[in-house]
Parts: sequence; C-alpha cells; structure tokens
Amino acid sequence: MKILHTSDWHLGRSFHRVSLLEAQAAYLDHLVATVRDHEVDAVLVAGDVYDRAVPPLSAVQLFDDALHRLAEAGVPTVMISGNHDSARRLGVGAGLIGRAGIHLRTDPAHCATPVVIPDAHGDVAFYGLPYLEPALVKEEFRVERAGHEAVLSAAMDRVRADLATRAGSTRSVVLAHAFVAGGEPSDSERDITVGGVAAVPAGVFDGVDYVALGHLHGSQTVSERVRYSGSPLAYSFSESDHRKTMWLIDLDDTGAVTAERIDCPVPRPLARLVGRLDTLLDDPALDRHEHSWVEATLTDPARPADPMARLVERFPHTLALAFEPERDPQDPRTSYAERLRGRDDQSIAEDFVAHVRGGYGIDESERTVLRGAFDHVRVDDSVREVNR
Ligand SMILES: [Mn+2]
Repeated sequence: MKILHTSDWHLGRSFHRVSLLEAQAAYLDHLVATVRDHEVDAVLVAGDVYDRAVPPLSAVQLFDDALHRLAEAGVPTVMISGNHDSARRLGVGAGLIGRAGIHLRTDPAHCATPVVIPDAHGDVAFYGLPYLEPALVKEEFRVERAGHEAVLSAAMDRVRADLATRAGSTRSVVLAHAFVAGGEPSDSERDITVGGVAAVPAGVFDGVDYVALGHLHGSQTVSERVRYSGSPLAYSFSESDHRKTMWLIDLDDTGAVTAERIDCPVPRPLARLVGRLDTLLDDPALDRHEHSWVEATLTDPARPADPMARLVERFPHTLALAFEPERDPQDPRTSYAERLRGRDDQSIAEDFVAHVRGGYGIDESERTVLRGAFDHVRVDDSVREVNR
C-alpha cells in the first residue's frame, strides 16, 4: 500500500509580511498531482491543517477545494487536528465528509476507531490521534498526571487493544500530532511544553507498523517506522536549510516500511545573510540570493542610515532585518571599566538603549531627549554645588 504522509499545512499563515496563500495553493496542486502520478492509496495529514483556530475565509476555501479534489481523485484521506487547529471547528461535518472518503479525526474519544482501508494483502487500520492537550483530555483518558506522555500512552493503549481484536494480518498506521523525543524543532512551532516537559519518548508508539507524525516542521526520521513529514513550506527563517518534502511510504504485505521523499514546490528560496551592509550590497557571491526572501543581520559597529531602503535595492524581497554589531575580538577579556574609559555618559546610554532594544539604535529625537535628561542632572548637580 502506498501512503502519502504530510502535515502542518498551516493554511492561512503568512511569512513575515508576505501572504503564502498562493504558495499553499500550489502545494495542494502538487499534492493532488503526486497522488495521481504515484498511484497513492491513502493520504495522511498529521495535524495543523490551519494556522489558527478561526482561519481566514481564504484559507477555509483553500481547504474546501483540497477536500473536493482529494475526494474526486478517489484517494482515501485521513486527517487529524493539530495544536493550531480548533478540533471542534475542523470536525464540523466530519460524518458527511467521511462518506466521501475524507476522514477527519478530531475527537479524542474516537482514537481507537480506525479507518480501515484494504489492499490485496488484507486490511490496513489507520488510527487518527488528534492533538491531545493534556489538560483537556485527561478525563477522557482517565489519567491522573496530565502530561503528553500520559495521555498519548493511554490513547495508544486503546489503539493496541483495538488492534488485538482484529485479524493477525491487519497492518496498522497511527497519525499523531506531538513532539517526540529526538525530534529537532524550528522557530515556527507553537510551544506545547507542559510542566517543563515538551517531548514524549518514541516508545509510546510501539506495536504499530508506521507512525505518521505532525508538529515539528522539519522532515525527520525518528526511527524507520516513526517519521515527521515536516511542513510543506518554510514558516520561519530558521528553516532556510530545510528540504520541504512529503513521505511516500510503501507498506508491504508484512508491514515493512520503505520510505521515499517527494519534494514540495519552493515558492522562493530563503537566505540568511550576515555581514556589514556595504559587504552585503557589494559581494558578488551573494548574487544568487537577489531573488530570495532575505533575513539580513547587519554587523556594522554603528547602525548604518536607512539600511532597509538600501538592502531592498539589491534584495527586493528582504523581509527581516536585525543588528548584531561585530565586537573587537579582545572585547570579552576587557573589563567593564576599561570598556567605559574615555567615553561620555551620553554614548554609554545610547549603547544601552540599542542593547535593550535588540540592536535598534537611538534616533535623533531620542538623542535630544536623552541629552536633555543628562543636562538636567548636571544642572541640578551644579545648583546643589552652589547651594552647599
Ligand atoms: Mn505545526
């Protein structure tokens, strides 16, 4: 059986100030084309279909269109809700949509009710575990300590119990949305740490043939049978090194897994550029990034004037700008007093402002205010001197 595993579509999300709706539509075109080209038998979407609990209409329309096209392609599809989705909203109409072969699993109570899809070798049981927020589902699973491991273990106990009632030849697949130990996060997942613990051990999923995970946005292999597909698009610059893909899983008659990565379309490459502004503007080696979405970190010791306006002349798709002034290599070894020697209060205070604002230096009107404050202090001191 050929299974296409994807997750974390985050429909409706934008990248900095750029809407990704077109890129997400192109990805869904690619998904449907892949289903046809590779004669896929089942599509799995492991949560975070939407970026927000109440998604914008354009995202809902995109999702509606995807459902119709998957149903039209005749490919059974199993989807779960992720931590970004509203399970209740996503699950509206699930019963009716299920009749078209699109199975939305958003209710924790239905964890152990699989979607059963047969092939020439027998049945494959697909168990959809929606994102299980410990505080919300601990009663459903009757666990006392509400952590991710406790609720997922309880859900998996139900899965294994159901599986044990089925024919021995039944192969099994679980969809889950969780942070599994060994996985590598990026900057675009919402933190799900509970009581200081974010990750669950992969061992909670023991006993099934394949685990299609969602939540982490980088494609990764926790073990041969436990994988993250990652998001189809980059949602932060921390993902600039990611290769965005889906897993095409071949599940043979014994339940053994063969995995292949299917690349997703790249709307525009990402580039993280670091250096002095003049270098970024002149270095011929950066030619290849001129059409990328750019995050520029300027290392000039002093903040250059109009850096964004100058950057966009060469890199019109610059979306993020940061300042990290380069330091004298001796700097860490010099004492605080030495660093302040010979500098006036005004310049020290200006540096402090830039420091606490993450590199955004002081502007002319702020400089005037600061100078006024120092003047006041000095005047007061001089008056005191006189009156003493
Ligand atoms: Mn996600």
